[in-house]
Amino acid sequence: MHGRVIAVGDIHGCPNALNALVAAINPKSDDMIVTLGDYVDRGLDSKSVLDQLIVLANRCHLVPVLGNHDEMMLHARDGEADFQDWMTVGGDATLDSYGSTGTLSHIPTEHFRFLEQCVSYFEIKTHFFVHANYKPDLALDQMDDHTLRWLSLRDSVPGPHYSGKIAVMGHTPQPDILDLGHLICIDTNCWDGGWLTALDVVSGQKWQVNEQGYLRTD
Ligand SMILES: [Mn+2]
Repeated sequence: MHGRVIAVGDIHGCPNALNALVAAINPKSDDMIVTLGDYVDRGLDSKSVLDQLIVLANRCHLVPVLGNHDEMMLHARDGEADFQDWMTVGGDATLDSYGSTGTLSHIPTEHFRFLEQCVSYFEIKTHFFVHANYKPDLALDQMDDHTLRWLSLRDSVPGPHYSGKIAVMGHTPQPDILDLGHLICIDTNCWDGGWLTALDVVSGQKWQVNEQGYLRTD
């Protein structure tokens, strides 16, 4: 049996926010934390974020979902075109955090290994978790990667999933938690002056911290 089930929104290279959020949650070994992806890019220290997540995985049951930015970092190893694609969406800031502008060679294997074991989706009895979006009439294992990792809520707001489960997602920045009942988006734009949000999906308890480490709860 698990303790709490807590979803965490897009971290995007914000180590102070992640550190303060984990301190506020104070996860126990039987708690499950589902991070919704986009650990890297945009913010100032993606390296530190991945370091913290690897430590967190040893402290509680961490289920990391793969975001489109994390996927692009993995693909950057495949060739120059993929590398340049990643640079244009914020990979340059990520490389800077490793002190290695222009090359992947300073990124530890352990960090790539962490991203490689991220999942495309995760589900519990009452909820499912994806990075970006879903198709209401399809089983999770039938959904394409574009929908799961890229499709913005600005382009498509899905209706309730046929399973009756509540969808929990990130990817599309919101001024505050977007709760449509059948769909909850908790990307609250931490890297750009907003908040990093955590939500206990069973109790509804939420925590929000900004990159300055300021915590607000309800
Ligand atoms: Mn994203």
